[in-house]
Amino acid sequence: MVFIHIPKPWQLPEFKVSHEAAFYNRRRFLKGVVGVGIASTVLPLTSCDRSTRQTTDPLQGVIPLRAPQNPNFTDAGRPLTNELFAATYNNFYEFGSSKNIWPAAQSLPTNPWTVEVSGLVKNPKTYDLDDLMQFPLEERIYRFRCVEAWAMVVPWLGFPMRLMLEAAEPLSTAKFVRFTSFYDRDITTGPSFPPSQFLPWPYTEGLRVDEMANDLAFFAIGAYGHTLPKQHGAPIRMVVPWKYGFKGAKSVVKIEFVDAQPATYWNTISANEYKFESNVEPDVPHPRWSQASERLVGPGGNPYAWEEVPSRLYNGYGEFVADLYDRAAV
Ligand SMILES: Nc1nc2c(c(=O)[nH]1)N[C@H]1C(S)=C(S)[C@@H](COP(=O)(O)O)O[C@H]1N2
Ligand SMILES: [Mo]
Repeated sequence: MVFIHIPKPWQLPEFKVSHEAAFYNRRRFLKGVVGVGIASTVLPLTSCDRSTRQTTDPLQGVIPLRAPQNPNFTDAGRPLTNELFAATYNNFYEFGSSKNIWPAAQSLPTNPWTVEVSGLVKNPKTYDLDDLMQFPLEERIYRFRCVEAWAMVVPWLGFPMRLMLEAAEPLSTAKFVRFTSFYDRDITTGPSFPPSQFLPWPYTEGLRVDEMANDLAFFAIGAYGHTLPKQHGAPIRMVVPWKYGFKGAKSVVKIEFVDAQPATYWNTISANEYKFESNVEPDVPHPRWSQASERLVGPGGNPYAWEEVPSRLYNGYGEFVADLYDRAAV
């Protein structure tokens, strides 16, 4: 396997530093990227990234989408994140390792699109976009917590993963589910640092079957009253709100039911930092930073100027998920 013979850039001290949000935000700040309220005109003019040439509208291409609110998830106890802040501060390594990938992500081809459901199931099926729209859509306002200790509140539109799981009818031998993101080396060219060719593409994530069956586990096909902008993982992405954000693979093309815990992208890169389970646990620090508090995504690229709030076990969703795990709910 390639990782055995080639030096691993993520083991170098530079990479350790570079994955931390502060590094990228300092870069953005130095480039002169200021308030997101004026981002649509300022970003392309002030930044010289190759990725900023393609568009001036972070919400380009979205189509209005409405669905009834799920009454269990109307109040996250925090204000909604401003949509333009959320749409211009992203992690999507297929398009680069900075937070400012939204212009580059516009090259993602999202129509036509298919999602293959296969593996240890009675009913394998390939869904196209029309099929996905047949699921009963709802709106859920969820807290969202990145392992880098920034957080948002997003009104997602989509459907519980459980509905797709039930349609597939997993065999009793299926214990885990592997989710695979879109990858095309000519389109998803990845970061220049760490060099893309060393990274374990395609991006994959995994859940236990019983985690996927939990009512909270959600497929989003929209947010903020319209379809997903590409940088959020159009046309369909995972939202697993009690886990760190990297567990939520974007732009999913394949869902496979398997009998053993699958290898995943960040876990392959650094297993002791990005565990397979990766539930939000404020008392379990990341090896390089505390997880006790988080910063609510606000204007601009400087997370240290954002509001800091305490983190909560299971991101505050213990009543739904604590019985999936051994540790006692706090
Ligand atoms: N395919 C893919 N999915 C991904 C990522 C990625 O780099 N590639 N980043 C993850 C991480 S680390 C986070 S925090 C969230 C960010 O989602 P957002 O940019 O829509 O807020 O997406 C997750 N899903
Ligand atoms: Mo993340």
